[in-house]
Amino acid sequence: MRVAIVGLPSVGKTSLFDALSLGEHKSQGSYQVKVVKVQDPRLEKLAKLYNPKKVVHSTLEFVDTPSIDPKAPQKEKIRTFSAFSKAEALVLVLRAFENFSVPFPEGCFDPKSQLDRLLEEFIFRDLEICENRIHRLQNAKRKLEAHEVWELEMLERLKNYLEDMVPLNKVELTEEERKKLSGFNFCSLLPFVVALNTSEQGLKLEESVETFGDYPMVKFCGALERDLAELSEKERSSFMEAYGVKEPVVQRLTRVIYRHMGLITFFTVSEKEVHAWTVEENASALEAAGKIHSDMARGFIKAEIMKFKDLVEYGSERILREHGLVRVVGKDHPVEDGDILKVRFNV
Ligand SMILES: Nc1nc2c(ncn2[C@@H]2O[C@H](COP(=O)(O)OP(=O)(O)OP(=O)(O)O)[C@@H](O)[C@H]2O)c(=O)[nH]1
Ligand SMILES: [Mg+2]
Repeated sequence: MRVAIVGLPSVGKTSLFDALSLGEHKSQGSYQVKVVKVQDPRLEKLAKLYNPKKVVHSTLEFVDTPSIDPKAPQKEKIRTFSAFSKAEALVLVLRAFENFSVPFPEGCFDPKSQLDRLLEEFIFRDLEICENRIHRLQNAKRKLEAHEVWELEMLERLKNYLEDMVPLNKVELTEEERKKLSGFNFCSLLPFVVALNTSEQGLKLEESVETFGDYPMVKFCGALERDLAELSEKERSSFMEAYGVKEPVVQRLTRVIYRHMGLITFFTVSEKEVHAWTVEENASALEAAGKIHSDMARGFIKAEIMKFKDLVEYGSERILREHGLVRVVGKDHPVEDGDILKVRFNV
């Protein structure tokens, strides 16, 4: 899954991206992309039990995007927006640090006005997409097909919200409607997480506020995190202690993204491989099987499910079986966070 790091100029997007250094780095066209392993202490515990040849983490892909500059010409803005067209969530970086040598994004000295400015840009862009498509449909010189009639009605509805400056992620839509709209690449439809780039002093404040303008928030200090990422493991912990940082930002950020997007983790285990997988909350056993391999979904017969905490408590699969703690379920059974799955299939 891809997450784009976005924001106004010089707010610390690249600093945040660099701080996610545990990931493997690659360039994709003109964008920097980083694949970050999602740290999960349960995976380490399972690896201890199975002693597998391979341990595979879930991953998130982060993209560092060019800044959204309200002053930039339209063409350049569209190019910037295209940098996050494949993203499934946006991390909005807002600047709250003092640094006199770095100018604030025009007129936006406080994070709230930066958020408003950013939302405005998203909304104008989405409005433009809406209007273009509505215009094309209304001027089609033929009878519209059923899905186009649906589209026209939906776009008119969304346009009303946008004109009232409501981002589309605040509009109630069904899963199916969302899917049908995905091709439009509306940026305000994506889930947002705010990353507030504070000064070192700001970090020490107790984290009582966990949201910012209705969006979940993670606080970090770009300058500090970038240094942190360059240290050895040992140096890192004393450095973090000195600054009162409990965890590197990458871990806090991934956790918040998972929670906000309703993502859960399930595992597969064997002597060969212990593997963490990501699915949406309420995914069925069949959908989970499909994550592992399309053949497993195609030839799905049943799945056996163990609970992570049972396995850790009893210490082995064999003992769980003796206690009747391995459940056999059908394809519609919802998978829960921490489930360990064994799929029986036949193709
Ligand atoms: N003092 C201080 N300076 C910071 C902090 N975070 C970033 N900076 C500085 O602010 C400047 C911009 O940071 P970047 O991370 O490049 O910001 P950006 O959003 O990627 O900038 P553009 O991509 O150019 O829009 C750099 O000179 C950083 O060193 C911070 O937490 N504290
Ligand atoms: Mg940058």
